[in-house]
Amino acid sequence: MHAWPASEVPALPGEGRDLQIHDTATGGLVALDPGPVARIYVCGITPYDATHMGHAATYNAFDLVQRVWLDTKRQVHYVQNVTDVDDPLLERAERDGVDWVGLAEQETALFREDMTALRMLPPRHYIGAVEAIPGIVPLVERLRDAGAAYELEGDVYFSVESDPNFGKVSNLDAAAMRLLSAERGGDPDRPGKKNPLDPMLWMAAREGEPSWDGGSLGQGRPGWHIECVAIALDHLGMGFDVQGGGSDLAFPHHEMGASHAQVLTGEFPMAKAYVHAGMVALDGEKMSKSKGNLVFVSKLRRDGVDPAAIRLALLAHHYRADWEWTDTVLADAVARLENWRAAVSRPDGPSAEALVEEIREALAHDLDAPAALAAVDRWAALQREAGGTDEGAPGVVSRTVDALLGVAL
Ligand code: 5CA
Ligand code: ZN
Repeated sequence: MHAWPASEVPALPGEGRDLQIHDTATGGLVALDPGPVARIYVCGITPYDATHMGHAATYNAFDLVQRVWLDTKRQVHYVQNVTDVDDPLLERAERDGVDWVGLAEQETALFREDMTALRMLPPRHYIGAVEAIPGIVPLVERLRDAGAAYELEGDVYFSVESDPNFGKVSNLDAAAMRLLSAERGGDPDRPGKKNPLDPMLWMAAREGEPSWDGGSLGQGRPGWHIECVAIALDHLGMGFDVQGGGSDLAFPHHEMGASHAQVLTGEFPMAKAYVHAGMVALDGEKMSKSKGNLVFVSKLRRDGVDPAAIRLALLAHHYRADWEWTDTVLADAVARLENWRAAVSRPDGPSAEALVEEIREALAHDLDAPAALAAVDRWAALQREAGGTDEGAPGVVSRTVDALLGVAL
């Protein structure tokens, strides 16, 4: 699949800082030390509805990771998937009486536009589940041949007990795992499974549903977790730097993915850091396509909201916090954007040197975007109240905010 166009990332004076980031698996900050090419996999959308602020907040977090790496003069190898066949997509298409392929294409196209408007850097490889099927089938066959998978009425399940490290990504107890499995796409109550938590690797063809040739697995379609493992291993290999998603992906999705990869390669962990963004809520409940309590990026854009203001609204919250979308959040961001734009519109101003370092330091320490915004606010207040004689400082601020925060002033 094609991704979306990249906005330019200006090079900044001085040196970037290495990223320390919270890793769900170890429960603490890890100092990442990527080579000259940092590798990141971010779980993509299931394209059955438009991009909402929750999605945008999560992609914003992983965009910051890349901007910090780029500032250290590294290249970034970024991979993202599109879950373009899965139960929720097929159910929505059925409900609305539309073709599931057309629905997926339309929502993926809108996602690309939203990401472009928000200046999110595009992945180098943007891969759909359907196009990944030829790579998924041999992995499932290998898991089965290794005794880590079994058949149940034609479907193929992964046995979580085959992985000695199972549980080490999300660190949850058995009861919590069972509950989340039922909530998030698993089927813990299906009779005949070896362990209720075992996830599906390959689903045998169902009447009226799309299916593909699975070689020795028979006609069917892939499970969700193996999709991301196949794409990540194919394009990044084991031991990449970050796997990212919202906190609702820690279990089961990232846990199961790590397990599949452990059995396939004998190595743990698949990613050096498992990074999870907090959940954005509306009216007290997690924003979700299934609940329908959504604020869409595209709707705000259609209403004339500047995408830079949307981005500032996201940046005003620490990526790990759960937070609530309100009209005030947006109004504050619009006011801040106006304030910053006025501050950089003069050719001179207070020195920007310390500000560049403050933003670098804030982001390098677990992506503290709110601290970065506060530092720019202070510089803008100084500009407004006292001004300054440093020729070109506003330009430096503008390029820094663009390069590190993805906000074009
Ligand atoms: N296709 C899978 C990942 S392989 C999937 O979870 N798709 S999704 O469309 O449901 O979600 C896309 C990303 O947005 C995921 O990282 C998910 O954790 C994140 N996300 C979904 N809802 C919210 C929310 N309310 N707040 C923050 N992030 C969210
Ligand atoms: Zn995924």
